[in-house]
Amino acid sequence: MLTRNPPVQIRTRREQVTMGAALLSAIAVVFLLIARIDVVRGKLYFVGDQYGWRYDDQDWPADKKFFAGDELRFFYDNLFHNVVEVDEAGYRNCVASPASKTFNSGEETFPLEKGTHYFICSVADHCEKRGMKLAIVVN
Ligand SMILES: [Cu+2]
Repeated sequence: MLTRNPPVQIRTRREQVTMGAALLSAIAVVFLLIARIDVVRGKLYFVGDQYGWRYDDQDWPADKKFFAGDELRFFYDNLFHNVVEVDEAGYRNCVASPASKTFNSGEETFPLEKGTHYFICSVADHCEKRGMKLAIVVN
């Protein structure tokens, strides 16, 4: 006659600890995935809404709250305008430093990271006289 082990499985303390750690890892992975999805699913904003990047857009961000992972898309007529990402002084004084990058494809998308981001149009007096400047605070 064969002898059998008891049918009830009794887990050792060590096995319990290992299972606990595995469970915690699994939970951590799920949270990381959720965080990642959050970033990928940031909101896409069209600067100036249906009017695009144009004169007097400086107040456009006023009623919006931006978060890291959101994106900013500029649509504009590139015969008349451009987009330059500048620093705070560049924004205040409407000056694009030589280090600033100028975009003029007519459509640019900027992924937003936490911090404040500044954009101007450096064509003629559009920034200083026409309000083509944006300060975007990203949370
Ligand atoms: Cu312009």
